[in-house]
This record gives sequence, C-alpha cells and structure tokens, in this order.
Amino acid sequence: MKIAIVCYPTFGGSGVVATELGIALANRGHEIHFVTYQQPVRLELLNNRIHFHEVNVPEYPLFHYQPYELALSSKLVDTIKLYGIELLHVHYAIPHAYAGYMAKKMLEEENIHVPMITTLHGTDITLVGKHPFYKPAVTFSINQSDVVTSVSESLKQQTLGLFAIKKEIEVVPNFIDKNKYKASFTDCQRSIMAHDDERIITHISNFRKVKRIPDVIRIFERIQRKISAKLIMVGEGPEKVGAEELCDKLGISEKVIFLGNSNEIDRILCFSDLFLLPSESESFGLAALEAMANRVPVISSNTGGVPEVNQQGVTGFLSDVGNIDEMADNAMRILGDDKTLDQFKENAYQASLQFDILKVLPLYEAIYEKAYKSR
Ligand code: GMT
Repeated sequence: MKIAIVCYPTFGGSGVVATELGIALANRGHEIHFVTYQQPVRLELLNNRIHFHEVNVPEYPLFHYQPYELALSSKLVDTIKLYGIELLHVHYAIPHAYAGYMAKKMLEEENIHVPMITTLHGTDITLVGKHPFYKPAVTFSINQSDVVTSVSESLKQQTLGLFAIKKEIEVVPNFIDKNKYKASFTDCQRSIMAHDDERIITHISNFRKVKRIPDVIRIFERIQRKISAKLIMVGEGPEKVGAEELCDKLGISEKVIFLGNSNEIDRILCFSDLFLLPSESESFGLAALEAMANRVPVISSNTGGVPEVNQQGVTGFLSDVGNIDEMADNAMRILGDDKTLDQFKENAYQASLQFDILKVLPLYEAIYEKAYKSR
C-alpha cells in the first residue's frame, strides 16, 4: 500500500514508533511517505520506498501562533494527490488527527477517499489532550478517525474514561525488532563509561516533569552508597539543569554522566546493567522495552501501561510512584550479585520478544486492510 505517516520527528516516544513502523512497512514492500516538519531522527536512509515530505510554516507577523495544522493538512492533501496515497496513519492525536481529518474532508470534495488511522501514544491523552482547551477538538478528531489504536490497554481505558469516545479502540503495543539485537554489539565497550567493578545504571528520556528526573538521581544516590556504580543520563529537556544541580548538591557529580540526546541508544544500553524509569505516568514505556531487548532489567513505577511491559520480580521491579526507597532497594536486589543480575538480564530479553515487530506488524497491516476496504 501507499501510506502517509504523520508524526513528531523527535528522539524517543511516538516519533520513534512511527519511524520504526514506517521503515518496517517499507521493508515489507509498502511505499511510505513521512509528512512532518523535520526528517524523523531515526530515519537515516531514504529510498524509493521511504519518502519524506517537509511541512513548512511560513512566518507571518500577523500571527501570534503560526498555523501548523493548516500547513500540515494542505501538505497532506498535496502529497496524497501527487503520490496516490491510499491510507493515512497519524501518530499522536494533537494536532495530527485534527489536521488529518481536515485533509480527508478536502480530498472528499474531489472524490478521493483516504481512510485515517489514529494511534494514541500517551501524553496526547493523559497530559495535553484532556485539557479543557483541547478536549472538544481531540474528542472530535478521535471519533472521526476510521480506526483508533492505542499503545496499551491502560491507555485505552484512560482514553475511554476521559473522553466521550464512540469508536472502538484497538490495542496495538509498541515493538522492538529482535533481529537488530541478535546482531548487536559483541564488544559493549563498558570501559569507556565505568571501571570493571562498577555497575552501569541508565536513564533515557526527554527530561520532562512527568519522568520524575529527581527520583532517578535520588534512587541512584542511594544505590551508590552500597554498590559501586555509574549513572548514565541520556536525553535533553527542561529538567536537565535541575538534575545536574541536584547531583552537585548530593556530591555525586563524578558518578553521573549526562550524555545529551543520542542516536546510539542500543550501544548505550548494551553496556548497561539496569534501567530506571520512575515516571509519574507512562502509557507504555518504550524506553523500558528497548532496555529489556538489550538485556537490561528495569526498575520502574507501577503506572499506566508499564506493568504491561515490566514484569514484577521477573524483568525488574515496579513500585508506587515516588517510592524511591523501595526502588533503590529493589535495584540493589538485582545488582547485588552477578548470578541474580544475569538471571534478570536473560528474563528481560526473553520478555521483550513478545513485542517483536514480526508479531506487531501484522496487526497494523490487518487494520490497514480493513480500513482500506471499508472506505
Ligand atoms: O514521554 C515520552 O517519552 C514521549 C512520549 C511521546 O508522546 O512521544 O511518549 C509516549 O509515547 C511512547 C510511544 O508510544 C510511550 O512509550 C510513552 O510511554 C509515552 N509517554 C507517556 O505516556 C508519558
């Protein structure tokens, strides 16, 4: 099929899911057209089956806010017509489902019918979408989608609880590509990050408030009192400066390495022993799944869709949001001896395989087919 994918081109989260999905679909023979304001970060190679169309929003001084939705819906109309696109898959409801709906309506005027799949990712529902200023438009655009998917059962239930949704929501989980990890690095080069006797603990996120970055630091501070360790912080965001200051205040700056955004997530996870994800809310926790696929056990909060990924006492441990003492104790249970750590690493890897792309891709393809036939 010829499929247009709309997403945020960002590191992590919905942008990564959309990009990896597009690449996998292209490998299966579909023709994929990414429509967004920047080339998605994980989209390195463009070819005859993967195209990128940039949405430009010209600056005009009259506008206090530049109208991105308008530019996106116009770009969608043009791209769909020019390339004979058969289906539109928008990731993250705001404002993509809204712009997609407008594009659909414009195309209908010309007798072109393109079904729209909307995938809900989390903050588009739980943080931003439920705000009264957005809620009517988000409810409307979800209800107007031909198919709605959510990345976890938890997010589905939250969406149904927060919005008056008339459509069925299908759960299609996030995924990893197990082949990528089979061919993974044999030499993880731990020595560039830590001494032989140190454990390596990692956190990867966009450093927003929802990630509870101070909890990450405080959990690590407790661990390193008893176990020799380094903390690697990957990502950029508003909470980063505060995190650096907290490390300084706690006297652990030398043991914490802030790497910034990275395209080498798998390389970093390859030498990690433990992943920390103490978020306030998390619809799925793709970063945790990527850690598990790299044989890294997870200490997380027991929130949203995370329990659908991280299994208590098997792939890691889950605690109530903010219970940093318990999270630190559980981390030390895993890191305390090599045998236990190796068992958790193996469990994490095995559990990640249930989310292999080969299991998830057919779910999306079936949805596309059904939507296309019923247009
Ligand atoms: O919170 C992030 O890391 C970014 C955010 C996004 O909107 O891109 O991620 C959301 O979507 C991811 C992919 O489906 C999920 O794995 C994350 O759990 C979800 N984030 C939250 O719910 C806070």
